[in-house]
Amino acid sequence: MVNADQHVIGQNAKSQELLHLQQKINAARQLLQNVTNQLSFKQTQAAEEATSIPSASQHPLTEQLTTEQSVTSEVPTPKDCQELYEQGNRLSGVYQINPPRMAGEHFPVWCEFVDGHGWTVFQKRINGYVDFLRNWTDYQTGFGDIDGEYWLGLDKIHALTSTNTKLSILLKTVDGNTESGIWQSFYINDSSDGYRLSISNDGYRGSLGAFCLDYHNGMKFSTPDRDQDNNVDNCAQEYKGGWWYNSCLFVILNRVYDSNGLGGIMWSCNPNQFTESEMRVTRD
Ligand SMILES: [Ca+2]
Repeated sequence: MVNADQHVIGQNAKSQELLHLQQKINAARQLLQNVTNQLSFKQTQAAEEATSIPSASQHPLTEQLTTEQSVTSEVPTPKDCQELYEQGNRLSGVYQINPPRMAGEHFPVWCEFVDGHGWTVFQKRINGYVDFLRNWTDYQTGFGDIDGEYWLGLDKIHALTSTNTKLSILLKTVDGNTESGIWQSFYINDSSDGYRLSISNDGYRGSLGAFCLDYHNGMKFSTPDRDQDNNVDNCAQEYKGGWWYNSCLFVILNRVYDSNGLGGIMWSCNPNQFTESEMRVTRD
């Protein structure tokens, strides 16, 4: 039997399907790794508890049920990389998460476990091999490679942030040095408010120069096909990338790279030229 649909699937669709399958395999592999890590952590915990809690008074069936309930309660996907950190994960890489506001939608992210926190990476650029000149829908849903260059998507970034979310930005200079900054309060509103950026300089520390990003505070997100900036022209078309433009910018990390591998990342308050960027969030 030949499925009629197979006749109408073109080469592009097949490529997309293969890419989709590969992403699913990668996600499944990571999910398995996460579960293995969590089980290992829980087994160690259980072994420690077993030595301190007498079990002779418990009926064997009760013990078994308790164990099964305990395992079942571990099945829910962690809400973010900080929860993975709290579960004992220390190996940075791709993990599945499920923020409460995503209504059961699991998705992969890159987790960095450093400085006593689990950081959820939502933007990463290395050399511009992923096209960041995208439309509104792409910036909403996300694009790129989780283990390479990617934009997680505005809906997911919104789901990961609240008023006590910390933001870390790391930029690598052409000389290979890293300039960075940490903000104590970073929040992206929902789609009905244009994914408006809220960021506070209270408690900021770092070498980037916070007032540059402050210029973008309170701005909605804009893409070439959705102008929500404060300029009479279309900033996203002019600067070639989605961003929280004002009129227009001091900072952009999503711009198209030029032929010299520069220009994709701009931070006007810092004298350096940058080639790589990473934006990530965590919480207490
Ligand atoms: Ca405009």
